[in-house]
Amino acid sequence: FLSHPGDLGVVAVGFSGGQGKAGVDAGPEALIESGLLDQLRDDLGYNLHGHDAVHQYADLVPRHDPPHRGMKNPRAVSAVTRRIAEQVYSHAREGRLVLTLGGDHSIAIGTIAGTAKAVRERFAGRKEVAVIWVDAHADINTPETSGSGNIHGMPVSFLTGLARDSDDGFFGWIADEHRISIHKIVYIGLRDVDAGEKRILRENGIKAFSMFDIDRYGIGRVMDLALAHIGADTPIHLSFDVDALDPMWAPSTGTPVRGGLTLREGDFICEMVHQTGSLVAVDLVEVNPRLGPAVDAAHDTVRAGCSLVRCALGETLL
Ligand code: NNH
Ligand code: MN
Ligand code: MN
Ligand code: MN
Repeated sequence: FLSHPGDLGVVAVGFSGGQGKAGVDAGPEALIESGLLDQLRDDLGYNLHGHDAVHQYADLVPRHDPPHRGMKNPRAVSAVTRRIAEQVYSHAREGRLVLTLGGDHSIAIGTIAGTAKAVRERFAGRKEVAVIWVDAHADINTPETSGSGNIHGMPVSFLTGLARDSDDGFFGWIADEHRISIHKIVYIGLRDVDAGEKRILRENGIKAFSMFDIDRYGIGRVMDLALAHIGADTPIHLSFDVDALDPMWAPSTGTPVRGGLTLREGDFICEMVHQTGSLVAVDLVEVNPRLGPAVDAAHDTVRAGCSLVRCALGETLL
């Protein structure tokens, strides 16, 4: 499907409407300013496409966007993710690996919908994309189980069809071709999962490796098990929430949770996924350069994010 290094489609998403804290929309700019895309082009040898713009989607954000089923900013998030799905799809159908820089994690509704559709077309329905979701959180609340109403805590429920809405303006645009199988998602790094989400994970038999599993088995065995669950020759979409890392490495994020992955464990996850040769898309989300306790916080977080992306794209393997 992909020869690498090769063509890389870049979608820089300056969007924060899936949660309440301003500044995560400045994540892509901070990552790009620190030289990430230059490194991908000059050091790793990728041909970049779509890298000139940081998309703001202002035309898709209505002035008045009252809650729907408890979801906050539902029209904006639905419309923006619908547009992102088209952007990611149009890169993926050209055979490009797609890198999306967020933005909050609600944008994965769009990125994964886009790759799911492209993979189905590419393999004439004989293959489905698998998702490796690296996060402190499971992001699998339905509108009804969510305590916050923040859509960045719900993307997996919409992508798997656990949550649905018949109205196109509220994610009704998500069709079967955009959805992923509940058995083709694997979580890594979980440590802050809501009670309703734990029930959803249990009742649906969803594969999840928490921080407990990483401590118990080590990241090497966890990655072997995660990739075995997905199976060989399966296209992989890696959706990496920077809050999976311990706040020691990534303090500038909206919902830091202590007791997370070391930077080296995060890089290792990305390296293992790269090494499969099956990677079709990478998201790096929730970098918020406006947040953080210390002066160096944003710089450290951006630096960690760049390292994760470079590892996923093959920098560190000999
Ligand atoms: N589970 C909480 C919610 O649904 C928090 C989600 N926050 C995240 N997810 N940062 O990655 O609101
Ligand atoms: Mn997340
Ligand atoms: Mn998270
Ligand atoms: Mn390689």
